[in-house]
Amino acid sequence: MIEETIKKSGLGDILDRVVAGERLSGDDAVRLYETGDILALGYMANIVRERKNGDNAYFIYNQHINYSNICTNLCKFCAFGKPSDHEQAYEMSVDEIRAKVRERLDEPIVEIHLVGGIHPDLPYSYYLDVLRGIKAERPDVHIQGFTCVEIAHLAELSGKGVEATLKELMEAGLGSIPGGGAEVFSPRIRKLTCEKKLSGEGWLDVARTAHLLGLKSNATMLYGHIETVAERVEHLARLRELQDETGGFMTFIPLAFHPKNTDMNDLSRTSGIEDLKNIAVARLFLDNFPHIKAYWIMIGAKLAQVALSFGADDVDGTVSEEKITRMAGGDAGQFLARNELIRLIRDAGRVPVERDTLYNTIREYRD
Ligand code: V47
Repeated sequence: MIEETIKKSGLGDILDRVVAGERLSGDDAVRLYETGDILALGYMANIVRERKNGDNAYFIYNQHINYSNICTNLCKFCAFGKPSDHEQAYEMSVDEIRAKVRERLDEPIVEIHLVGGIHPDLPYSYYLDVLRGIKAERPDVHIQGFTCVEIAHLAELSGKGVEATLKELMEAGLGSIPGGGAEVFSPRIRKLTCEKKLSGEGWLDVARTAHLLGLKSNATMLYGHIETVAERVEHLARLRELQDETGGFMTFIPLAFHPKNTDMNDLSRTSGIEDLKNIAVARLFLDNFPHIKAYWIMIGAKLAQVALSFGADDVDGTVSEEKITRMAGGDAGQFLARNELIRLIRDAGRVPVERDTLYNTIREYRD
């Protein structure tokens, strides 16, 4: 029945390829983005989602620490980054960061997500000390920290190149790299929205180097601003290509643009359909990515729950104190308790699986 509907929507040939497990082309991805039949898209994405991850829906008990919002890039889509003389500018000392970790030692946190702006003055030693300091407070925690953009900056600070810098960061406690800073790789979009930021090629080069060192990473795409469908598909194609080469990506996370307090605040927020489409197309096109994350902080817990039937198999985690989305008008809240995540996943008909950063199972909540 649904197969008939999909054929009527003109997507029958794509359904055949999805069922046969064949790779989709860029043109296929454009057609999927352009379809008005969201159920057809969801049905197909769900085939791939269940093939790869069964009924599992992953979450993690994590803590976000944004060590500083001082940033020299000042991207037009970002409400978080501030110049150093701005009244809302802040930076945390190593001791303050250690205190943040200490505050929550009684909670079963397994991951600390550590990101910040491109700070003009903090020395290279600060970043190594932050990693060592977090590990001193919580030796078993996995630090997922510093986007590829920050890593490129740290490599400049150290003067040692990306590979040697990554090795030092790993020795100091870095466990993996989050997916931020990818935005949209298109030079046109970067010129219009984040001219000073590391280029798309630069971002991919840092990810490649990390993967070759055995460091896993995530990837993101910031959608819902001025990018075209073709630019989204090109972005996904570059990620798929690098993943073919290295296999080092764990998760892809589409990030819904939040315009409030940004230089692009004339744009409106993304719609629910747009959010679901980005998850579903990513699931269908990124056939070599193990996981697709519906980041509840950005699309809301309720839509993240629906997304579990549209290609997503992960909702991120407890989070707490996230600043990047909140500064840009995000209203999904900042913390979800483990029980809330479990309920959200169960009510979506999936099995909640608490994971660590590298997707090892900590506990399944079957009943
Ligand atoms: O790189 C900035 C984006 C990213 C806005 O790897 C915005 O698991 C929406 O990458 N509206 C940082 N998005 C967050 C990020 C992330 C979050 C959670 C999990 C993981 C992961 C990665 O946030 C930035 C940028 O692309 N961003 N401003 C905005 N106004």
